[in-house]
Amino acid sequence: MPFRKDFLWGGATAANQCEGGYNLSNRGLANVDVVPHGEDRFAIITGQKKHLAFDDAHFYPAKEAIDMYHHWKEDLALFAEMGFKTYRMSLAWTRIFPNGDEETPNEEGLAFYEAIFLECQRLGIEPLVTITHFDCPIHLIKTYGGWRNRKMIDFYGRLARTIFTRYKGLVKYWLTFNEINMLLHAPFMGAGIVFEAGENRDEVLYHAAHHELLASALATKIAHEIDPENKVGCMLAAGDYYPYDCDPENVFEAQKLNRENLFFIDVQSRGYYPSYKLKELERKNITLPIEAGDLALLREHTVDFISFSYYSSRVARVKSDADKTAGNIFESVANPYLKSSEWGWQIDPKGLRITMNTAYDRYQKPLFVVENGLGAMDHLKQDGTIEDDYRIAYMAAHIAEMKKAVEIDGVDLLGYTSWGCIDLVSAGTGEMSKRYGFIYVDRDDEGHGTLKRIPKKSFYWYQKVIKTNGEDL
Ligand code: BGP
Repeated sequence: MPFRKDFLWGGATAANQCEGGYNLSNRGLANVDVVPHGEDRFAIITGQKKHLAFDDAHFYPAKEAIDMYHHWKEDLALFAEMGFKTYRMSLAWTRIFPNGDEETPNEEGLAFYEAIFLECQRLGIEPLVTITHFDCPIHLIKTYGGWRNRKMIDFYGRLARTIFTRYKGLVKYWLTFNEINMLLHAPFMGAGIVFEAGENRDEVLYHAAHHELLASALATKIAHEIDPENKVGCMLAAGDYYPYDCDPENVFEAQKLNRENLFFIDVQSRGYYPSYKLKELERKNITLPIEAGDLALLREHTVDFISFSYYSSRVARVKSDADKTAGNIFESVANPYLKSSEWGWQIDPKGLRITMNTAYDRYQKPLFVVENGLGAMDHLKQDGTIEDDYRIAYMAAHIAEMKKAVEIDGVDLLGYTSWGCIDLVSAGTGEMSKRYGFIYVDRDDEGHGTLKRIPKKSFYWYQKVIKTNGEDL
C-alpha cells in the first residue's frame, strides 16, 4: 500500500477566506480585510500601489465570506462525512490579539477556536493549523510598519505561546507562515508591508524576511518546549521550474529560479542562510539586520516537516519574449505541453511528483502537500446537483502522481489537504466564482446567496478516495 495507514487526508482553508464575522468576538481589523476586489487588488497585494484605506473593511469577502463563523459545526460535519482525517485551517491573528501588540489575548477569540478543535477531536479529525495565513493586524502595520519591524517577532512569539499553551493536547500539527515566499512577491499580504516612496524595496523585503524567519524559528522553539509532541512545518508556494529547453543558459536559469524559490525553506529546514543568497545580498548592498543570537535561533530550531502548496510547475527561459502564463502571483513562461485552467493556471500533475522529489532530496524531511486543487466555475443544475468531473479529473491525476512519488520514489509523505475543500473567497481575485470545493456554497461575487452548503459530485469521489486510502481514484 503506497500511502501510510495513518495518512492524513483532508482539506484546507484560511480564516480570512471563509470565516467572515470580521467584527465579531472583538476581532480587530487585518490587512486581508481591507484589500478590495477588482482592478486595484493585484497592485495592492504586490506592493505596486500604496493602500491607505485602512479604517474600513469595505468588501464582503473578509466581512462575511462563507460565514464559517456561524456554520463551522455544519462544515466540520460535512468534512467528517467525507472521511477527513485532518483539516487545515488558520487562526485569525486579530481574533486572538485584535491589535496584535496587547499583553492579554481576547478570550472570546480563543474560545471560538477551542470549540472548533474540540469538535475536531470528537470527530476524529486532526487539526493542521496555520498560525498566519496572509493576515497581519492593521494596528501593527500602522504603528510598526508590519514585518519590516523587528518588534513583530515578539508579537508573533506571544501569539504562538498563547495558542500552543491554550490548545495543548488539541492541536499537534502547526504551520508558521502560509506560503512564506509570497513575502517577496506579495508583500502587503505576506508581511503587511506598505512601501514608502524612494525606499530600497529589496532591503525592506529582506529585513522583513529575516524577521519572519526568526519568528518561525522562535515559534518552533516554543512549540517544542510547550509540548514535545508538537510538529511544526514551514509552508512554501512550490512548483519546480523546468528549463525551457536544453540550452545551458535556460538550464542554469531554471536552477537559479528553483533555489531562489526554495530560499526560505533552505533557512527554515537547514538552519542557515544559503551561500547563493548571501552573495546576492552582498551584490545588492543589503545588510541583514542580524543581532546576537539570531543565527543560533535559526540553526537550533529548524522545522519538523516541509509543507507546500502546489498548483503548477513553471518554466525558465532567459529570453523574455516567450509567451507568459498566469499562476498564483508568479508569472512564468508558458509551457506548450500543458493545458490551462479557466484562470490560465497551467495543469501539470507530473510536476507535483517532480516538486516532491526536489523537496525530499534537498531536505530529507517528511513532506505534507497542504494545498492543491482546481479553481473553476461550477454550475448548479436545475436539479440542485453540481457535476464537477473536471475537478475529479484534476485531482485524480495529481493524487496518482503523488502516489508514485511515495511508492516508486520513496518520498516520506504525511498527508494531503486539497485547497478550498469548501468553496471560499479566492485570495487572488477576492471573489467567490473561482471555486475549489467539494462542497458548493450558495454565494456569488456580490455577496448574494443563501450560504447553503451542497455536496458536489467530487464530494462523493473524495469520500471514496479517502476510504480506500488512495487506491480507488
Ligand atoms: C494560495 C493561497 C491560498 C489560496 C490559493 C488559491 O496561494 O495560499 O490562500 O487562495 O493560493 O489561489 P486563488 O484563491 O487566487 O485561486
